[in-house]
Amino acid sequence: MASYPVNRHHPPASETSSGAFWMVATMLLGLAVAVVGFFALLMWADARESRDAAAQPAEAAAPATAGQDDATNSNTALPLNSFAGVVPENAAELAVAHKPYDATLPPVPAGDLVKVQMTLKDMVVEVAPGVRYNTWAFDGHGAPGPIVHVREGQTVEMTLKNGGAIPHSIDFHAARIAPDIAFKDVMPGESITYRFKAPDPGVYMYHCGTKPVLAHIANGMYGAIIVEPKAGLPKVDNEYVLVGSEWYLNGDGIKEPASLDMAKARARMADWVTFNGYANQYVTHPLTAKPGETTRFWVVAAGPTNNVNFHVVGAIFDRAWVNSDLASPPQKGVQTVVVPAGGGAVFDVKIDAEGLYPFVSHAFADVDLGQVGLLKVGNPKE
Ligand SMILES: [Cu+2]
Repeated sequence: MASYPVNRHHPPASETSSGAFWMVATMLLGLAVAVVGFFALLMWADARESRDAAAQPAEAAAPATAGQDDATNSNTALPLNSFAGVVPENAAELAVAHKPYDATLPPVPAGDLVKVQMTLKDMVVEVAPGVRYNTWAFDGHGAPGPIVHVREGQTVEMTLKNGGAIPHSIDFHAARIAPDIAFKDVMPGESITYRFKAPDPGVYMYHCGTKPVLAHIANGMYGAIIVEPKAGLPKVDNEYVLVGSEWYLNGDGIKEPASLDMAKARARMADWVTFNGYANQYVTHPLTAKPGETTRFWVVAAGPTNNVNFHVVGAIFDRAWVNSDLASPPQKGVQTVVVPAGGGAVFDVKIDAEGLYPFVSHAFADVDLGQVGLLKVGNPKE
């Protein structure tokens, strides 16, 4: 039987060990090159990924400014257009011709029962000279609604008629009452009557409380109710009611009336900020006092969102009933008081020297948008 030596073709041992060495070395070298190559590849891929990632924001940002299609992209913040300060050319004449909201505190009706009737109506009003706006407001008044003045302990009988196109309601901050019954929605063409006793003296906001309340207040559905303390307050010479509020417009309101821009209302981006519904109306038509007289301001911040930081330039409040807490003694020698949105406060100020004394919300962005008036003391030279 033939044997077939397995190592017949094997080289000599010395030769064999040398060959194996080179073979292993070559293999290791190849492996090393492969490994280095592999890592190089990984690093290259990684670098490329990083570069792409760095480039991404710029690439993503570009389409956002590219066109209207992106208006539907929820990741894109829409531009909100401001119409602040935009008035027609004859604005100065229109401001003079405007009949200002009567800020004078009306007298308290006699008797134990005070009947108040209001009709809500969709109506166009001016909120600044030549700037018209589609309100949901109060027939015969616009916005704010009528000033209601009662005495502590009187009963208010409120009748609200809805002459508008959608449901509305009326919420009196001066009442202690179940809101789900008294402040419920009233359908168009219908009315509601409810009674409440005015137990707590102060100056209070009333407003439509129908959802979304932001829209109903922003559209002009608010006013002030004053509950005079039974024992009275120190006697003063002049009493004025100021309701602060702001307007959010979807157009400039000049060629056609503007309506509410809800996105701007949510963003707190007001176009006009007012006392008694019209920008700067008491600058053109100042409230008045005589030198040495004391003037009382009953102030409500209707909002919907802004506070009124009430201050009279050139004067210091002799008495300030902060938060309209008339049951406690007033603060004295106060310069500026925050009247929170939905709140009120009462201020007495005695001014001796003739002059023009601006009353403002000292949040000056709001002055810039129209929340300023003048108290004209005596007959100062213009
Ligand atoms: Cu309403």
